[in-house]
Order: sequence, then structure tokens, then C-alpha cells
Amino acid sequence: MSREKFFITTPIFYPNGKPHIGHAYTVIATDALARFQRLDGKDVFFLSGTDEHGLKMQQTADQEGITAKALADRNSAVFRSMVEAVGGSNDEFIRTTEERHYKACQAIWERMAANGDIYLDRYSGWYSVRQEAYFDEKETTVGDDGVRREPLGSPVEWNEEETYFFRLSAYQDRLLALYENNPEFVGPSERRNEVISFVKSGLKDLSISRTTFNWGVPVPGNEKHVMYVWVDALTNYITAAGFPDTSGEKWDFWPATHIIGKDIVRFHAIYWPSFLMSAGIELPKRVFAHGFLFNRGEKMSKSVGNVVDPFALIESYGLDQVRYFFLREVPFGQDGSYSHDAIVNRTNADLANDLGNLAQRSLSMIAKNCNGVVPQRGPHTDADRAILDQATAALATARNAMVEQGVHHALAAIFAVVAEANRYFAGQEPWALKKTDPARMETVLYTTAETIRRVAILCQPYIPGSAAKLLDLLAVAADERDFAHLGDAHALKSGAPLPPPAPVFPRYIEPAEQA
Ligand code: ME8
Repeated sequence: MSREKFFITTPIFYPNGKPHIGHAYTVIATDALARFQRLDGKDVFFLSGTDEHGLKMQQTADQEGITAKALADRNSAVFRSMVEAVGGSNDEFIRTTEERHYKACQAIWERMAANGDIYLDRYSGWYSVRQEAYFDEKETTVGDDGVRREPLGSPVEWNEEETYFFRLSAYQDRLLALYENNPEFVGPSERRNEVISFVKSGLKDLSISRTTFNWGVPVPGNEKHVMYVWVDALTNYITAAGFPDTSGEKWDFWPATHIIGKDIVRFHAIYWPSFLMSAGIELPKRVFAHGFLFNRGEKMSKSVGNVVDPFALIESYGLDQVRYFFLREVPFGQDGSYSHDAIVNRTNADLANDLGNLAQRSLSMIAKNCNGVVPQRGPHTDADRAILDQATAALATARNAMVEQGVHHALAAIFAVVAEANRYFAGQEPWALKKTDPARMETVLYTTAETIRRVAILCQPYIPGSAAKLLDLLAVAADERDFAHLGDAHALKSGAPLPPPAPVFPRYIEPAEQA
């Protein structure tokens, strides 16, 4: 039986600067969504990459006195290592300067042209280099400094050029029907509402080529023009699925779920489906936009000079600590803020204290009192049953949350089990049972270890390294860690040998206190 396919993407990053924490956040969240589906038995294709063309890249390269390609090569590699550093389990890392991508862009262009949606005309308007987009005069404002800016604040300049247009105006009704008939197409609902009202306010045809620079994909048949960077960028998602070859195996992954930041919803939820409709290609399953992260301006740590650098953040707090913090603390889809204190408090409380201590205390007791093997499991009481059942039930809750990108809800349900397991452990007092009822002590320790096994299996998408360590401590085989192995049928076997216990979650200690 072939497994259900699941294709998920991050935005492809502009490598004209260094990766910052916002980029890392997108990758971490998309990675958790990808890992979850893999563990849930799906055949997953997880894509990330870099968006290397456009005027911004050319200008940055000019400032540095290098070619745009050299800049792209250098910085794309940095983004690739950022994706790796944050634990990205992506199957591919696409670069828009790849030959296969040029072919895909030219193919989608030709299909849109063949459908009568592309025409040549002149364009003039207020152009923002930073946004790589034209703005209506009425969308711009002139500040006290005499500089005219678009709504997001970047300066605009008057520009006039010959350009190809895409007949976006022709897609207004089809787009509105799409949002109406597929309410899950754009999420969360605030973003969906914004998109609908933007489309209802009227769509103008879109300028989709540039002649003022040549760092881009040439327009087929008119090499004076390069494609507008967003036509090029959005197409990456289908390049990776093998387009224009739609008969290959990779194409079976399409359509994708796109995870993006809220700044680029318009491109993904309006332009992209219009291009695809025009080219006769199936539309994405869903476009989900997360919020923005803000540093509250607190000093992060003495050892960290630049807190927006994801590499430095991981260095200070640990990878799973950073992942856990962002995934648990920020409701996915809303804006969030981070600070040194918030990261330390959250990860010390949930990871070091709740989960880490529970594992350490129960596994040490097992090592000491049960000869280092999985304890004997006597008859289960209601309390034993209840905690194990809650752990199993958390999968259904997490699954329902994860299909709609409710990453924080999934983690909340899993960590509610951890909190309950701590109450169970404290309430059962296995240390007291040691003298009065050693058989019952074994059952309590068994139940605690089995609960930790279930929690660790469920934690893998979010804190993969630490979850693997916990499963190692419980001697769970590598091929018995997916969600199909969560329940009673795959529970720990009494008498199975366990490795010596070791702490999994170091507690963060302020550098000043370390001395
Ligand atoms: O927009 N908080 O690339 P990009 C949270 N190349 N997320 C943030 C963030 C912040 N402060 N800042 C950035 C592009 N991001 C295009 C995309 S896709 C076909 C082309 C995240 O490098 C957010 O997800 O400027 C944003 O969408 C993404 O980084 C890419 O930003």
C-alpha cells in the first residue's frame, strides 16, 4: 500500500544578508510539522531553499564589489547551514539559480502566455526596491524627511519601463470562489479575511518582467526581460516537485502546504494560485502564515553579542531549548516576542524541571532498585491507567492540532501529560513504597517509565535530539519510535535491560552564577 504523500515548504530565503531568528523560526515550525507527519506514517517531502535573483541581490553584490552569483553562492551556503543548525529535516534545499529552476520558470511562463494571460505594455509607478513591487501613489506617503515610502516603510522611486503584464484582474472572481469553496486555503482566519478584502477591493494586472537589470530568469522569446522575482520565487515549489515533468514520481507530492510569514501572504494566496490556475496546475492545499517575532530589547546573555543570530541563540540555550521555546510559547499564527528571561524561564520550567527531573528521578530509582531493567508491571490501578491513557490520547489531540498548524496546542497537550505524570509520581510516592510494598513500587516506576516513553515519542517533532536521548535511555528500538508504536501493544517489556540513566535537559545557569 502506498503511503499518503505530504509536501510542506518554508519560504525560500533572500540570501542578501545573514539569516536571523525570523528565518530560523519559519524553519523550526515547518520542521516540526514535517516531522510530525513523518512519524504519523506519511511519505513526506519537506522543502526549503534560497531565493537568489532580483534587484536587491544585484545591489548588495554591487556594494560588495562581487557578482550576484558569488553573493548568492556564499550566502546560500550560510542559509543552508542555518537550516541544518536548527534541526531542519528537509529533504531538499532548492536554489533558484539552478538550471532545473530556469526550465520550470520558463515552462510556467509559456503556459500562462499560451493561456492568453501575458501581454507586453509599459509600466510606470512608484517602485520599492526592498519590496520589489510597484505601489499606487495613494498607497505611498511622503515623510518629514521628504522621502516617499510604501505602507511597510521602504522608500519608493518613480520608475518607468516596458514590461510584461499578467492578467491578474481576470482572476478576481475565481480567487474569491476559491476562498469561499475552500475555507482552509488560507490560514489563520485573520489572514484569510485580509486576503478576501484585498481581492474584493479590485485586482490590477501585475507587472511580471523587468528590463532595468538582468539578474534573473530570462523571459522566453525576449531576453531583454528577466522575470519578476516573485514569478521566479513562487515557482520553486513546483520545480522541486519535478515541474515541468508532471509524469515523474516526485510530482505525486504536489500540491503542497506552504508555511510562510505573514509578510508574504499576498504573494502566496493571490498571485500564486492565479499563476497556477492560468498554467492549468493544481493549487496548493493550504497557505498558512505565522506571525512575526520581536525581541523585547532585553539583554539576552553576556555570552551572546547579537541575539538575532540563530547560531548564537542555539549556542547559548541549546537547540531543543530554542525550538521548544518558540513552538510552545508563541501561538503559531500570532506574533510573539522573545527575551532571555522568557527563554530561560520556559525551558527550565518545562524541560529541565518537569520532563527532565521526572525522567532523571524515575530512571535513577529504577537503576538503583530494579537492577537496571524495566520494572515488573503488576496489576494496574485506575491512577496508572489514567496517566497512560492521557498520554495515548494526546496523540489524537496533537494530530488534530497539527493538521491546522496549531503547533502550540499540540505541545500544550503533550506537556499536560508531563505535568500530570509529575502529580502521579509525587502522589504514588514510590520511594515510600520501597519499604511497604516493593511490588507496587515497581508498578509505579513501570508506569512512569512507560508514560515517559509515550511522551518522548510525541515530543520527537519538536525536540528531536532530546526526545531521542530519552528513548535511548528507555532502550526503545529505532524502528519502534513512530506514532504507530505509541500504545499498549508496544509498551516497555518488564525485565528488558536499560542503559545507565543520564540527565537529558541541562538547566540553564546564568554565566554569572557559574563562576
Ligand atoms: O520574503 N519573524 O524572503 P525573506 C518571523 N524570498 N518570521 C520572519 C521574520 C520575523 N521577524 N522575518 C522574516 C522572502 N521572517 C522571499 C520569500 S517564497 C516563494 C519567497 C520569515 O528572506 C518569514 O517567514 O525576506 C518570511 O516570510 C521569511 O522569513 C522569508 O523572508
